[in-house]
Amino acid sequence: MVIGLPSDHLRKGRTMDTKAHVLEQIASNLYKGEDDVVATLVHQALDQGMAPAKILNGGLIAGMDEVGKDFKAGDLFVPEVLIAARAMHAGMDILRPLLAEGEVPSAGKYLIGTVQGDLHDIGKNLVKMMLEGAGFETIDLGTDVKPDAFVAAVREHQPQLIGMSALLTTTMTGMKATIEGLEEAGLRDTVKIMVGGAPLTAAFAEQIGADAYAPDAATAVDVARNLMGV
Ligand code: B1M
Repeated sequence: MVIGLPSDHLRKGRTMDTKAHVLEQIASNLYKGEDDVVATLVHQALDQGMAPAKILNGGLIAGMDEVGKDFKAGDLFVPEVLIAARAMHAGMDILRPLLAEGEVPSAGKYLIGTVQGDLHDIGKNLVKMMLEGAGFETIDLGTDVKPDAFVAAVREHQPQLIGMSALLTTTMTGMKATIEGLEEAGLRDTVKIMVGGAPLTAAFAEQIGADAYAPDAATAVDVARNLMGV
């Protein structure tokens, strides 16, 4: 399936006679949501002797970065991002075991969930997929996540970052309760906290003591990279 309008950088037709071109083709087909083609190209790149980390960074992450930019600019919409993310997963499924063998460091460990009382997860899933596309290891706690569950998961997984999503004005308070729970457990200083969701603002994030606010999934990647100091 071909969707969306690739940016100029990705629209160029190229042959696959060099390693760089394979990476470009992976990024371009990821952008277009061509999951089968991405999988074939990832195998092809591996057959050419390319390192899994290079394929991840130069192909999959490069493609998702373009998706993020165009999503932020309003040139791509949610369904297109979801389809691109599926193509990204098709490539990741092949690379994941190889990356684990080579112990390639992840961009960071990111725990994410929708707060207590809130069942909305489309935006949260988009944020998660964009972060995975940027090389973060994500742990998804799902929806309706109580403060205690966030605290327990921080203790268990020791992430560098936590992301909380809320879509209801009535559940936004769950973010503050979670931050307080982390403070009480003595874990607040071990993590950076990012919040997002339609009813939120940067002022609200500051008011509840979060480290950052991201208005959309593409910005969430930039914010996460900033919080990691990269
Ligand atoms: Co509900 N719902 N809903 N709903 N729902 C809203 C949010 C609402 C605005 C609709 C309305 O009244 N106009 C309203 C909230 C009003 C308010 O509080 N201000 C509302 C309501 C009232 C309700 C119920 C209470 C309805 C009822 O039962 N009476 C109920 C609550 C259930 C519950 O959670 N306990 C309810 C239920 C549902 C469904 C289950 C039917 C369904 C959710 C399905 C699902 O998520 N699996 C649903 C939906 C789909 C919506 C709307 C239509 C769409 C939400 C959505 O997915 N948007 C929504 C109205 C609307 O927005 N037009 C609405 C697309 C998504 C990509 O955007 O989630 O904003 P969003 O995510 C963005 C950014 O916000 C940001 O990045 C994303 C991508 O760029 N972002 C983050 C999100 N999380 C982030 C985290 C980050 C960073 C960025 O860092 C960690």
